[in-house]
Amino acid sequence: MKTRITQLLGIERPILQGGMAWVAEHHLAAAVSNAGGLGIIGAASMPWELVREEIRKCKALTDRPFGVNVMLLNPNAENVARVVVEEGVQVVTTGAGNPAKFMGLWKEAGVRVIPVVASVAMAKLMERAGADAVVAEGMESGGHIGSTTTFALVPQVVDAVKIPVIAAGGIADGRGLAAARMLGAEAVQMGTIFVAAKESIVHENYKEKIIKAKDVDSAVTGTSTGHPVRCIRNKMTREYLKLEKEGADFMELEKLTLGSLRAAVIDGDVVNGTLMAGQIAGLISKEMTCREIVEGVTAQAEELLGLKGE
Ligand code: TUI
Repeated sequence: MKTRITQLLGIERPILQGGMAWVAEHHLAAAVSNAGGLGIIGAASMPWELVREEIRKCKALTDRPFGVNVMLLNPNAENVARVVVEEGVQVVTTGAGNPAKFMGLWKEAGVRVIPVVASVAMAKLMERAGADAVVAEGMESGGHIGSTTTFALVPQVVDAVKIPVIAAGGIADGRGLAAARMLGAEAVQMGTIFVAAKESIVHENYKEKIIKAKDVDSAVTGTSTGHPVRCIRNKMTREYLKLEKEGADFMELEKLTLGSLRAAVIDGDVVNGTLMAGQIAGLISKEMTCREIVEGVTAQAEELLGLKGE
């Protein structure tokens, strides 16, 4: 399946792996790139020195293109922005904010810039600022989210911009990729399914929570603070939502989640940890390799779209 995105990024298959905090490290990114998709290292809140190390380790594991996600709530984002240029990274995605101030630096260095957006307005702004493509991410996604669903957002973004659009949120199989193509998207970005991938370094307890999750098992915390985050329901989300209902202030809520994503990913604390995952977790029933995921999703979509053998 060839699209403007496979062409732009020099990849075989139209699948990007989300740049997830703590999860998207060099092993996962390299495995996705080696499978013909675009692996992405999630710089999240990493110190920039560590981002450089992750990039170098990823280069050692793959000759294919890979990307780095710059999370714009990170106070160190500027240093991370420079490291990706110094290391010759080919693709940058951004999340949780407006990357306009780094656009000049990246474009001058020939980096392909793909902001993740959750609205038509932000997509248009990013196109005007020089973005090469956008990821239109619906509220079915895990982690920090907007308020529009993928099904409604993607065709509206496709109509609003000329640059290629990548769909994200609620996609974990070939039906999702085929549907995204029908909505006008030229690739998909998936996150949750890669959290549970064989090559993912995420603790088995967290992977098991995704594999056992049902359609209704996620909750959105942080709506009251302006940073809504979707994760699998557990003791932490119950306490968080109760505090929010009682009108707790930002600092009190912060205490509950400080270090909680690390606790889930590294220590496997599925009780007090933050288990970021999308609504599609209910569709994921086993741990698969990145190659099985990337090849399987593409093959199923090609079959559905009548593209077999092309
Ligand atoms: O960024 C994500 N997903 C994330 S970031 C993250 S780290 C975090 N942890 C706790 C609280 C907050 C963040 C975990 N998951 N997805 C891409 C995305 N970007 N979704 C929504 C947006 C977005 C939001 C606002 C993009 C632009 C934007 O612009 C705001 C403005 O007007 O500047």
